[in-house]
Amino acid sequence: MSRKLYSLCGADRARPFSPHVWKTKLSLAHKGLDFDVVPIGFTEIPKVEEGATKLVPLLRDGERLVQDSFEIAVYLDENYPDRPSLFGGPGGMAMARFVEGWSQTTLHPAIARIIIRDIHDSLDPVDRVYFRESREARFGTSLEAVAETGTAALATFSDKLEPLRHMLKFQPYLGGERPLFADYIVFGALQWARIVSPQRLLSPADPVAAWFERCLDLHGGIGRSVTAA
Ligand SMILES: N[C@@H](CCC(=O)N[C@@H](CS)C(=O)NCC(=O)O)C(=O)O
Repeated sequence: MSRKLYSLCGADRARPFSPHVWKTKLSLAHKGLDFDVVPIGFTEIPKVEEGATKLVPLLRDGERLVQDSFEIAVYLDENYPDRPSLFGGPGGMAMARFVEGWSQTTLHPAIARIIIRDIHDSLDPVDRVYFRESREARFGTSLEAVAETGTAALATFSDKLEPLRHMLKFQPYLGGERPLFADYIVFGALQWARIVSPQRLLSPADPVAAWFERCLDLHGGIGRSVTAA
């Protein structure tokens, strides 16, 4: 297979958890493109493809190397125009940037606090050391202190999903009648928590939970290929 997706995982190589890599998995599946997954730990990322990246996803497509989940989606739409579009046109691409911004500034920080301890515990020993050091530097406090804020973050998490709940009154996906990359952006964030943590972020009666279940079923159920923690 000439198409390879480098994917972040912990000690269990069969449980890739990166939200950004999940966006790319769904993107490739949406385009109907086959790919091999190369599972790697945090400390292996800078070693692959001659040091091409410090972050995943990283996609090798034949001679091309592409990084960053959004850039990969753009690349796939530009290079496989005969396959279903990930953006549905320039307006969709522009609005997907807003969804990316909302997800990364509103959902990710809350989810990170809720599941930081679970992420740490899922890693290989060498990656645990790296994860603790890098995240303590990022948050400016101990991992334990960040984890303590997780309870409050979980209690208010549902409120942060109100924009999505509003949208679901009118349409089944962010993309409208069918999912687009914007759906995969938000899906990736919730899939990260689903795979890494036994804590439940969505109540079963929430319309967002129904949308998430629909996303798990997409493209042959690729999202369900990894079970919930
Ligand atoms: N904007 C990037 C973000 C990629 C990113 O933050 N990836 C994380 C994994 S979820 C990573 O590779 N982290 C490596 C590290 O922290 O050392 C994207 O959308 O692809």
